[in-house]
Parts: sequence; C-alpha cells; structure tokens
Amino acid sequence: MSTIAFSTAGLRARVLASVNSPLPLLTVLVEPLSQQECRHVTALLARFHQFRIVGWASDERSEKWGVILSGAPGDLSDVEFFLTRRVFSNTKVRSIAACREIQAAAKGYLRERFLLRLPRGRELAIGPGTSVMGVLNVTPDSFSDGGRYMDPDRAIEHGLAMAAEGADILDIGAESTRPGTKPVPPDEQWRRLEPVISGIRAAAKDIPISVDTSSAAVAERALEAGADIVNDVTAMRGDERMAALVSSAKVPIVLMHMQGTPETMQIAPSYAEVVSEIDAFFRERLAAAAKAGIDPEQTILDPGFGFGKTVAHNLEILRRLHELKSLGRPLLVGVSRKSFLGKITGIEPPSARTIESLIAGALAAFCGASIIRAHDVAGHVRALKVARSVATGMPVSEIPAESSRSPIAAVPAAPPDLSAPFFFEDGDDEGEEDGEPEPSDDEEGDEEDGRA
Ligand code: HH2
Repeated sequence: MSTIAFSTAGLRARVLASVNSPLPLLTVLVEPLSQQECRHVTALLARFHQFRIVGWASDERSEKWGVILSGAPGDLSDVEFFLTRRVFSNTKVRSIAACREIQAAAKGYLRERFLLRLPRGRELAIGPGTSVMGVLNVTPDSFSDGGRYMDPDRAIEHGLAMAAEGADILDIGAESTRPGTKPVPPDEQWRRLEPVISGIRAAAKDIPISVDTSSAAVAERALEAGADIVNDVTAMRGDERMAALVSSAKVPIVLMHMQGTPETMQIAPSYAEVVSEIDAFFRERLAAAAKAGIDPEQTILDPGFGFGKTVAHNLEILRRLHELKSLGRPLLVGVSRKSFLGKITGIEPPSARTIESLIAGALAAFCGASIIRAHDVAGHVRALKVARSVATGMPVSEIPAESSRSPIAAVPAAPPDLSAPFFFEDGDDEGEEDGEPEPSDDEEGDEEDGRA
C-alpha cells in the first residue's frame, strides 16, 4: 500500500449555480485542468457520484481547461480509496485532487453556521441568516459621515444607539479609505479611536467591536482597549506586522479584496474575470494567513465593493456573490451608501442613498452574505428580516432555530461499490490532443458496475 501526497496547488473549484435552491444539486467549475485531467475528473465523478458534465471552460491565455459538472454533492473520500490500491501518474493524482476540491467547494457553499472566537472567552455566532455590522467613522473626511462623529461623546452615543438598534458588531475606523485619500498616521488614528473604543467598551461590555485599520500598531492598541476583531481593507498586505499580531492575539480578521490602494484604486480598475480573480485572491490570502498561524475558522472574507471596481464590476460581484461561498468562510459585504448605488439612481449625497443601500444589502444577504456592513442599522435589521424570510420561505419569527435553508432533505447518492474498483483506461495519460475535450462514454464505463 502506498501513500500519495496530493498536490492541489493551483486547483480551484467553485460552485456556480444553486443559490437558494431547495434541491441539493450544485453546478461546480473546477480549474485549471489539462484536457486529460478533465476526462479523468468527469469519469470519476460520473462513476461514483452521479455528477454529470454540463460544459467545458477554457482560458485561451493559459491554454488550461476547466470542467463544469452538475450533481448532488456527496462524500468523495471513497475516490481516494483507489489510490491505496494502485499508484497513479501525476495526471491521475491531480484528477483525484480536483475531486477533493469539488467536495470542499460543495461543503463550503452549503455551510450556514460559523463560530468566531473573541477575546475574554466570548464567541460570536454568524449564520444562519445575516448579521449587521454598524459603521462608526471617527474621521473628518469619510465619504458619507465624515466629521459627524469627531466628538468622542457623540461617537460613543452613536455606537451605543446602533447596538440598541440591533447591530451585531460595531466597526470603528479613524481613517477614510474613500478614493484618492492618503494614509492617516497610526498615532493620529489612535488619538481619534482611543476614547471611542474605551467609552463604548465601558458602557457595553459584550458588544463585539471591530477596528477598521490596516496598521498593526493601531490594531494592537485597539485590541488592548477592548476591540475584538480586526477589519483590514488591505487583507494584511498593508503592514507586514499585521499577520503576526492577528495570529498571536487569536482574534477574527476581515480579509478584504482591493485592487491598488485607496489613493489609486479608482483610476482604471480592470479585471479579466472579476469573480474568479477575487476567488484566487482570497485563496492566496487564506494560505498566507494559515502560514502565519491564523486559524482559518477566524477569517471573514469581503470582496471589497468600491475598492478598485467599476460600477459593472460591483454589480457582477453582487449578482454572483454566492459563488464565493465555495470558500467556506462568512462573506462580509459593504455596499452601504457607496457611489455605484448613487450612479444607478442618480442620488448624489451618500447619506441620501438609504433606499439603495437597504435593497443592495438585502440582495447581498439573499445571495449569501453573512454580514452586512451598514450605516443605517435599524433599516438593515428590518430589510434583512425580509431577505431571510424570502430565502427560507417563512417569516423570520417562525423559522425554527435548527432549521436549515433547504426544506428538501438531501438525497444520498447510492454508496459506491468498492468491490468493483475503477481503473483508468491504459494509456490515458498519453496522446493528449488539441481542441475541445470530449467526454467519452466508453471511457467512463458506466455499465461496468451498473451505477448511473
Ligand atoms: N468600506 C469602507 C471602509 N471599510 N471595510 C470592509 N471590510 N468592507 C468595506 O466595504 C469597507 C470597509 C468605506 O466605507 P466608510 O467607512 O463608510 O467610508 P470611509 O472609508 O470614507 O471612512
């Protein structure tokens, strides 16, 4: 019996379709694969898990392929069973690794509950349903509320009012990240933050507080003063000491996607495929976090609406937000009052974009957001109740605590017949052809063991 080390390097699987479907059927894209690997993945999944191929995806630049499969996600661990019987070529091992990625994507996509560990032995349960993160900007220049909360007493009052309105988290920041702004020195950020974080913590012992900063020094002082979560819009790329701090403090971290920096990000944002690039960015940042010793269960992912994105990019990400659930982490969405909403409706003053924000927030929740970052907390609490009721098909007050999103139970696939091992065709690794790969019914050998 031999042990095989899998290399999943570079393989990514993402669920493309199934948002709020009552049926546990998922359409999954796995990429990048060679044509031969596409054939193997298709053969394995069709044979053991009733997945069926629905299409191919190709990237002309890299000449790599992806395969799109549709089916019921099951436990794919039996696929590996065959590795214990026979040593396969690298191509075949990669095909099996791709099956594992598909399984991880399916599991991640269907996940509805997350438990974040906070300082002082507290916990923050996220999901099922969507939590509200109330925004408190202690800045003179934030795009929608700059200058309103520079007086610490007023800021504390507003933070406590948002908690009373139902905010699950308060996000306190002292540096505007609106397009074109320059960084605020850490000492100045802390001068603004200190009385507000300390004041809110003194008045409300348990409300979870996140500090919106990309400076490790500011985050460290904020955590000492009672903050619980770090919200870093640079996803720990802005300050090389941030990862070590978050790792040693063992606090949750928001990893946000941004193209460029606040100073440059809106000059000419450009992507070949925005959702898959954000997906790849998250994978890279999650790997960097794990390498720094950060528990993956303590991470929150945010696609960064308005951070290096055109109106079309923001709309594409919102429409396809659910695909990013494949990573199995809670998704945070900050669309509140942002300029792309104003460009749709022609409403200029950010503080007048309440209706736009509530609708976009509710749509994000429907598409899988676990946390909405919002300025108008009371309005979002109500809007999210409607979104959740539509997603579950019952008024939010009537949803049983343990109910899952899907009222139809998953139908388990027939158990694999391990007495009839599956073998790849001899010579499968040779003679890869150019052109579009064709799934071959013979190769899959559906009849051999009578499984569909
Ligand atoms: N947006 C802003 C600031 N911080 N953090 C996360 N995780 N996600 C966001 O979308 C996000 C964020 C910008 O909004 P705001 O804080 O209201 O404005 P400003 O940066 O001008 O203070």
